[in-house]
Amino acid sequence: MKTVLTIAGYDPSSGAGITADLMVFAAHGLFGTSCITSLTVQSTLGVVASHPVAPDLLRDTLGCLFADLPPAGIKIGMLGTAASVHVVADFLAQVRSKSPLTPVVLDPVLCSSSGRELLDPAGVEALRARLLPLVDWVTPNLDELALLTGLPVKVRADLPTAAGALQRMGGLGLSVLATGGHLESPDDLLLLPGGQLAWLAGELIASNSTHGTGCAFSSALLSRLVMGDAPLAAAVAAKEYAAEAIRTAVPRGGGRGPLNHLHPRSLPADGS
Ligand code: PXL
Repeated sequence: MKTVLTIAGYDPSSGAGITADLMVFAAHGLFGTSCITSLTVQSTLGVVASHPVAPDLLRDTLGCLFADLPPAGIKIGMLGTAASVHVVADFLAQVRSKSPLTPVVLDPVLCSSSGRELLDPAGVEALRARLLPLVDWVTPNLDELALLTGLPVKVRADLPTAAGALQRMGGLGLSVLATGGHLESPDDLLLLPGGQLAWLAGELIASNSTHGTGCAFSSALLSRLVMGDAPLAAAVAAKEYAAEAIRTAVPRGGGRGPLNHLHPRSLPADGS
């Protein structure tokens, strides 16, 4: 069983963040380790507050894990502050020097769906300048793609140009997977190194159980890459995993509830 690492925020309602990522890894048969960047206060009704973890604690946790449990892949989610972005960038530079082929997926979490800022403005700048060049994949949604590139991303036809601009910020080896869940036809756009484009067909699923879909998708993508899938196959499998997790979720809470992260491992209702 391979070891993977998530660096992300803590959502006590288990819809998004670290605890959700660990369930996604388990669902893929991987052993998940984690480093918390920020403690959020939230439920299915939205994010109420967020408290960043001290940069020294972040640095020590990453160093301690890397020395003993070097990961076969890394997923990065909510970072919260510019200080955390710099610590994670320093860590990735160290990982890259020791194991250049370890896949790294960055979910550029900027805002919660309830509208709360999850990365400060200096952090957004640091993410562009320092993190994008160090990761293999970035998985923005439409709002994140617009904010990171400064380009309009409203309709399907906007995606190729904006994805190209984001790829150039990281370098031509960066794969961009722009998730189109809020488009009228919810397809994702994959831009591979070398400029090859592919649209991944999505389906509209009427559900309130969508809290943390981006976290689940990016963790599933990292899982599939670690399991040896080729880029397009990994992206398609991750999209199918997330869709099924939404489709089979049991409603929980009064707001946007969690996905059924463990669906591939679910037991029959009678527990047999
Ligand atoms: O879905 C974005 C997200 C990621 N990570 C954490 C979050 C949220 C949204 O609320 O709380 C920890």
